[in-house]
Amino acid sequence: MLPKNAVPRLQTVQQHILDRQRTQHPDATGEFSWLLSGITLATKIIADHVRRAGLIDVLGTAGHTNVQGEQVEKLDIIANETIAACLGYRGNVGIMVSEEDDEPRIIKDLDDQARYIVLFDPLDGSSNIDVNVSIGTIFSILQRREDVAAGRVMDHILQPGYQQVAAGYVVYSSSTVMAYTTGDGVHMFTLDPAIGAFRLSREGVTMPESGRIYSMNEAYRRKFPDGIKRYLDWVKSEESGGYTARYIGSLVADFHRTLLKGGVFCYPPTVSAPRGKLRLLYEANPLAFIAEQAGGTATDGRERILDKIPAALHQRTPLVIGSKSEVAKIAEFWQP
Ligand code: AHM
Ligand code: MG
Repeated sequence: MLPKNAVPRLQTVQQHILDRQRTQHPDATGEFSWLLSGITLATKIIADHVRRAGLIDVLGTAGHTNVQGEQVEKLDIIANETIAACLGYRGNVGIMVSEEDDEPRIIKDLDDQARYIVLFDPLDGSSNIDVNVSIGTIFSILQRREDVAAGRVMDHILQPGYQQVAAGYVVYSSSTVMAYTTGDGVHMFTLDPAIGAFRLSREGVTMPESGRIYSMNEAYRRKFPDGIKRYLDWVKSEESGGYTARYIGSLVADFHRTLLKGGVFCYPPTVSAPRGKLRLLYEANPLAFIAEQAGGTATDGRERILDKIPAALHQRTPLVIGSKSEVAKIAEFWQP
């Protein structure tokens, strides 16, 4: 007789999705879990490259800039091509949009078999790659619109964030963690290197209602709107009751901390980036979906991120995201 717990009870991300589909969407075809397994496979390959970064030739710049004028790192390209390769043959992905690609990749003419659109930032926090600081992958999943002809690619892509059917991220850090939502709470998995699978570590994650951490690149203070400057003065005053600052410079990692510990992350518009820096479709939208599903909130200072109607593929947006009362506090000082 084996001792109790000799065979650990484990739930992988695939099992989790299939179980939830069975109980909550008994008519589901399973094709969505097939799609998500493409993403988990890709992120496991990326995690492997990240872990061995100093040993294999993946560090440093690729020697060119992307459509947004940013330096492209070798690992950016590896991550981008890995995700494209892992999703490209899934059969149900019609279009892929990546931070690293100027244009959308049309995998298949949109037909019933290819109804998903996957938008992603393959490796977020590029500036941290070479120095062993946490980086991540962010993804957003939409479905093609029923009311639009198949060939009108941009109309299928430029949907507001509330239309997302799923979103998630992976943070490559002291451990590799994945969080995803399909609109039914936020669930977290840790990559178990011994078996190469993401195992459930937290189900139904909730973001604290408040949290005394603010996360902003204060070096840009003189370029921030006056309201944000006033907030920064308040946050350091005795009146605020005391806050601490944390800024990693990788959105995924800063968001992951905010999700678990509470607080607020803010990237406001600046004089040099009047529309903000972060991208709406594959950075702000998926994280806003996760934040809301965990009980937090996300705005651009003016409106809910998920309500924004996108006008361009690589559109930028200001972002204030985190615990409800901390986001509301910033709004007391800054109303653009
Ligand atoms: P990237 O997607 O090219 O890596 O850029 C986005 C990153 C975010 O991860 C991070 O929050 C932000 O840029 C940091 O910007 P800054 O260095 O201006 O503070
Ligand atoms: Mg990014």
